[in-house]
Amino acid sequence: MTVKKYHGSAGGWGALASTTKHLVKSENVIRNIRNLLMTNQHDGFDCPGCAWGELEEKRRFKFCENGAKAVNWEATARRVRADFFATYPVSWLTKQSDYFLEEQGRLSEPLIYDAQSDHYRPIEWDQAFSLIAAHLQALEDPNQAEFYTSGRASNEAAYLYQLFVRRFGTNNFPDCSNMCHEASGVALKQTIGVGKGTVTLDDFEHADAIFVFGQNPGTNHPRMLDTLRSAAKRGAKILTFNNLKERGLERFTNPQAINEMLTGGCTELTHHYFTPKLGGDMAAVRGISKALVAMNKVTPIFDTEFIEQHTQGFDQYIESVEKTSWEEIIEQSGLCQKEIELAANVFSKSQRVILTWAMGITQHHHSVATIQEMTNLQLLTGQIGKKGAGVCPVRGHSNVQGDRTMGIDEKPPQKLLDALEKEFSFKPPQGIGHNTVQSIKAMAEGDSKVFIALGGNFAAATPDTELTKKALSSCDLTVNIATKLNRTHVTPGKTSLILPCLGRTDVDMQKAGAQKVTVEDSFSMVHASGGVVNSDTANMRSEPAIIAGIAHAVLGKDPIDWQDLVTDYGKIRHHIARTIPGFENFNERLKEPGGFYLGNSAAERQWQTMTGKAQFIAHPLPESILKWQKPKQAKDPVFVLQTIRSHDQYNTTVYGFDDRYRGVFGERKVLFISPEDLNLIGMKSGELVNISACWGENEKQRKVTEFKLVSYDIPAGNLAAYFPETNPLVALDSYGEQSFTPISKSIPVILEKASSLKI
Ligand SMILES: Nc1nc2c(c(=O)[nH]1)N[C@H]1C(S)=C(S)[C@@H](COP(=O)(O)OP(=O)(O)OC[C@H]3O[C@@H](n4cnc5c(=O)[nH]c(N)nc54)[C@H](O)[C@@H]3O)O[C@H]1N2
Ligand SMILES: Nc1nc2c(c(=O)[nH]1)N[C@H]1C(S)=C(S)[C@@H](COP(=O)(O)OP(=O)(O)OC[C@H]3O[C@@H](n4cnc5c(=O)[nH]c(N)nc54)[C@H](O)[C@@H]3O)O[C@H]1N2
Ligand SMILES: [Mo]
Repeated sequence: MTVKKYHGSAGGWGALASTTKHLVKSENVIRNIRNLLMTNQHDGFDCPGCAWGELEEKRRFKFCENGAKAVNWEATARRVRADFFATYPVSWLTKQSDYFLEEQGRLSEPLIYDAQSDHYRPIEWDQAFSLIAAHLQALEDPNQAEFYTSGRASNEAAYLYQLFVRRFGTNNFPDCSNMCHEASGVALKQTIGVGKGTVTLDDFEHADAIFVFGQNPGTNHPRMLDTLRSAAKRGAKILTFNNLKERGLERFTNPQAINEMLTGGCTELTHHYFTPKLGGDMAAVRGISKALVAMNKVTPIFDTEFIEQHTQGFDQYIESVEKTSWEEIIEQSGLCQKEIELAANVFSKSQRVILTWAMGITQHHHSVATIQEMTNLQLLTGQIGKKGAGVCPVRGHSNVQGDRTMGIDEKPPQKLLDALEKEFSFKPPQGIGHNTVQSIKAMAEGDSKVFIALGGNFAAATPDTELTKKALSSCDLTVNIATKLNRTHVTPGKTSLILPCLGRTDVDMQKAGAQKVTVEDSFSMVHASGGVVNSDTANMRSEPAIIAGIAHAVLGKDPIDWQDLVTDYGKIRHHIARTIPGFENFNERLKEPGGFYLGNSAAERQWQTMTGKAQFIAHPLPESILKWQKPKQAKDPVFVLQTIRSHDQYNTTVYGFDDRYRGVFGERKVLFISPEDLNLIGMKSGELVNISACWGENEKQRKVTEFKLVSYDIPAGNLAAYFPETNPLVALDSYGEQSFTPISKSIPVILEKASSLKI
């Protein structure tokens, strides 16, 4: 491992060098150069990376460094074949790293796990489908099966999947969104009546101020830097709230801006950078409101017309703001009053403000309350439903928002169930199904016996890794529809199948010809995606074809002709158009370059809430975070740990071992700690520690070992490390209020020297 402070800006030559490195690693250089040129183009495919949007403009390059990694990773020429599985038993594979497993290449034929020999071996597609059918049909109750979805599935795949699962009889839809932006959906639905962001990309061109909370776009949404760069260049103020000083938010050199590249220039992105304590954002936003309330007494700044006409709960909210003391705000946020007043000043002077956020806000105990506090702030000056203003949860997986729109939802809206009933003449299950946390519990307790995953890496992405692995292993059948080998596949149930599928970049040939699929980005724009790679995929199938194969085998003679639906995905879209609002004339509108906008009722100031108004919702500041922020004793100090992504990973997919902007190279088992805390524990950078979670009084069994300390600019008392290595520390029962999202951004931990000498 080397640690070397990174002095440059984000992007620039480093991004180009890294793109080239991953291009070479894909062993498919020439073809992948062509692939990259097709990324995010109208006649190409949607980038399998993040869910940031694209302006409809003619540009040759519409990808970023990390999008290029995602494309190269998927469109590799490497294949993992039967001989590999004949050589290595699962008990050996399970000891290998996440990097090793995926590095083997694309899964290339269906496989079945043979528990006796402990090896995977090839199986015919039809046999695999029959086996799934036998297991599902043998269940006493359809609710004994769990159907997981990861957010890369296309709209067509997701729609077909939810239709099959409901036709089978359950709403058990754990999905990656449960671990991701669930809190945003829950919070916004209650306050503004729609669980999505209200802005479009165009709004960023009109905002006077952009407040960025708890996200690291330099790594996770690099194309957002381009948007922020344009905003900064035309004079918009960008304010960042982040526990860490992330280089991507400080300054950026656009690799596509020739003059910046040649002159070594860059754009300063953030005007004011605030580093709150982990979980301290709700208090910070409350502080901004408090400062605004004070200003409003001197010169009215609130939009009283908007408040009167469009909102409810203003008085109660102001009362709760007045009641919250500055002491509380300062203690919880870790910011001083002057800093918060400065932010309030920018807010009050800006006609149009956008608030954006991601996992630094959504993966806490009080995430729903925090997001509602952010919406309260926006309502004070009428920032919803106005050009250049609004709320913007920046979504993760490239189609995670679309999957929810298509009905991957364990709490389905009645309207969706009614529409399905009318369209397909069956009664969908009406109850609430399992989310991710509940599905793990159900499997661990033996209540659920079959686990099927449409993508993702359940074993590694979810909390309480040891418990989750036991839960999966105790299933009678686990099925993974996947592109690459991962931790979940080497954690098989008593019987297990791996079904290799086509990815975004692959040509998807069906009876009616090459098929396109569709996706929805963070801005509710729906557009088409068609693969361009056409080699060595003979024994892979598309996700819709696999789902149709399973449905056909499970449901037998069924009024829905599953096999016919996948001869031409236009037939699936025909049903989507008739059952999902906003998709009227879907097949026609798909031809529009850049796609079409689904619309957003809150952006139109139509409030689909219980009261028909936008709601101020007043929560007390959370006590939960204070529990871990008590003054530290020298003995057994409790720290708060956040788990983050490095620059070289996509969730559980590890592309490499460098985190360039944070200056860490060649190692992932690192623990970022402040110099002050290093002093407190009497250790030095480079030394090894074990990390134990301490959710309860005597609860120290959740432990990960031998992490290298890295001295870092991070608030004292807070720590950071990468996931999934730290997921064993997250207790299954520690999840967000109302959201059920595992708390992976504020884990209480204690440290000990790896030699097991207690600190
Ligand atoms: N290349 C790449 N792209 C990705 C992904 C990937 O893994 N790799 N993952 C995709 C997915 S699924 C998602 S959800 C997104 C994730 O995108 P991000 O949310 O950017 O991902 P994280 O790495 O979890 O980063 C969390 C950020 O919030 C900050 N933070 C943590 N806790 C707090 C807090 O309490 N307060 C404040 N103010 N800040 C805090 C951290 O310092 C960090 O900068 O990215 C998507 N895009
Ligand atoms: N501690 C901690 N835990 C976290 C988070 C965190 O910040 N901290 N973040 C959470 C978040 S935001 C999310 S979204 C989840 C992510 O959870 P998941 O979505 O379950 O995980 P991924 O790592 O994105 O899944 C990677 C796997 O997906 C498969 N795959 C890739 N492309 C395709 C495709 O096109 N089709 C199919 N069928 N399979 C494909 C490959 O086999 C690959 O191994 O993790 C969550 N877990
Ligand atoms: Mo995510």
